[in-house]
Amino acid sequence: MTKQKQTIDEKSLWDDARQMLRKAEKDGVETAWDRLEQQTPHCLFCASGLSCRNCTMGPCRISKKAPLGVCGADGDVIVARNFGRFVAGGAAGHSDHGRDCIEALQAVVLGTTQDYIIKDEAKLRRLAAELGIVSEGRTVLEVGRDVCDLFFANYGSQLPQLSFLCRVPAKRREIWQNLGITPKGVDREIAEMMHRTHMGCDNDAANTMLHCARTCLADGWAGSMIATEVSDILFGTPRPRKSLANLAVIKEDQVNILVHGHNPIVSEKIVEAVNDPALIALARKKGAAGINLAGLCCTGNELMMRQGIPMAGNHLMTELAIVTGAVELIVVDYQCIMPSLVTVGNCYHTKMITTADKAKFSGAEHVKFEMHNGREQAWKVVEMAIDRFSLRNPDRVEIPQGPVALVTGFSNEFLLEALGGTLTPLIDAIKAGKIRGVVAIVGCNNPKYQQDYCNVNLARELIKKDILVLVTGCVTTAAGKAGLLVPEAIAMAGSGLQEICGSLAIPPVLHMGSCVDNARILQLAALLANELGVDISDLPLAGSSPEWYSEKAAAIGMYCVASGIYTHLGHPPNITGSELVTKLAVKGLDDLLGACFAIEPDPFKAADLIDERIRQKRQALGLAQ
Ligand code: XCC
Ligand code: SF4
Repeated sequence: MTKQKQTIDEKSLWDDARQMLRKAEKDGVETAWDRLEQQTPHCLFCASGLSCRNCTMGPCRISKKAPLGVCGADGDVIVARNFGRFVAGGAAGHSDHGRDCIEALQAVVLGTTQDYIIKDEAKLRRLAAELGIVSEGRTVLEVGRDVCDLFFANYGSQLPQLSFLCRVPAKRREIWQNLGITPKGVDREIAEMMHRTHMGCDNDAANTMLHCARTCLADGWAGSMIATEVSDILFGTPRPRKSLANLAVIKEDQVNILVHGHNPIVSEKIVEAVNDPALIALARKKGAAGINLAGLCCTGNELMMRQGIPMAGNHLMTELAIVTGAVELIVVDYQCIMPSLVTVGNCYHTKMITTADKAKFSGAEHVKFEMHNGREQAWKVVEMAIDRFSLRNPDRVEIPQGPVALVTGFSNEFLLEALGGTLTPLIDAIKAGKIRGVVAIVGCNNPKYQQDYCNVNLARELIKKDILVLVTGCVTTAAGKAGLLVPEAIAMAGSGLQEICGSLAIPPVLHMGSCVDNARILQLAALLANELGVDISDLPLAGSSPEWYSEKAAAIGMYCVASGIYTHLGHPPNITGSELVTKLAVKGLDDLLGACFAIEPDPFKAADLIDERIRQKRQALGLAQ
């Protein structure tokens, strides 16, 4: 790979990003794109997965000249082990987030916090019934305690299988059983992955890959699903609401606070604090017109879905949001937070506040949020933001103009309600070919690719082909900025999708939440399959992560495939050094699991690949083309 300098226009699709990239250059601020240039060319051994650092007889690098590591491990084994540890990292991220949610619910039901409440009692009781927990004649706190105990048990390995496997179609469970990949416990599968990849354990690449699938299934059907369900119980199940996206949601005349990370436990309290009339009055006293809260990445998605809080930007916008010079505080929980935000903040008056002991950043100020003090800490943080307003240098403020409108909040609960309490109208639309298929586009940005070019173009191409698109994670902001998340966007869709979405007054691209909320999509896929009496892999569905970067995104891709959903990636994970592993990923898994990965950087070609797969699935089901 040769070192090539990207122009500003090549770095991002968006005007707000380009404007801030120019300002960053002028202000002497370094961004991810600059650092990517410094890191290029990347090590080809690492990029292809052929380097191993799992013991001190190495590190080893596999080449024609040296085809085996010191221990004798070959390239296939090393690639599979590296991929295993990679997805285990992602599964751990989602699942530990899920565990924090259970701990929050537990604090509520045990009465050790007054700062959080159960907002959706009906959902808690519904879930209890689904999980076989007696709900009738018991208080919500009693039921909640049992739900917490059961969810915690999903992390160990005391259960014969994960609780939410009750949602999985019988045919899919049988496939897992036959392959020996039925996940038993979240922590168990992740720990076993670390064990298997220790020197001298699992030295059969295909076998390691199967455990990759099991580990990721534990993420999708437990860690992430628990995070989503418990967050709904604590903060409310999302319903459609209007919001706004892009950097224009930052307001020049107000105290600006950005929340960033993934878990809504901190940010939901900040929402309450910024609405406190006393704090608003304090901000006015300090010369601001008010307090403005906006989100970034998935904490932003959580708040947008449930509260309609505007979205300042996705992954690659996080540094650029600070470059506006108008952000007083950026409050973070964990995951996807670039450590560089501290440095960028120091170029202006922006302070980073960390809130979780497991995600401290040197140079940031730590305000530890615990279940019993969430309210107090949130108020403290907002006061800190108000205090910093006077430190802002108006000469260095430049905020892009013109926020884009969007509609968010499409939970499965709402979709069912909108369809009249049953999936039949959706299934009829699919059968009639008005909706030819459903594709989830999820995941990130990656500075190696023009920001959001693939995310947006893939979504546009698919809706043209009458394919309903669901978005989560950082793709949401891309779709929102492209004007795809409003009902008027049906003008860009094919005639069938136009008719169906038009009659329901919903956009052709539906925002279903944060990255852990991909569990909502798994649940929807399972509901559709169960309703039709088929396996998930029989449905005209697909997943895609065009611009992914993270271990978590790889784990999501892997659990989609293992759940029977054909999954497109814009670029491969670091596995190309092994022909065996690569072939397994893009073909072999299809025979084993009924789904595989497809790698295609061009969004237009990717849309065709997905379209063809959907055509085949429709044909096999005997549906109109
Ligand atoms: Fe992170 Fe969830 Fe990716 Fe965005 S989409 S860059 S993982 S914030 Ni999850
Ligand atoms: Fe090398 Fe084997 Fe040790 Fe890996 S585990 S570093 S391949 S000796």
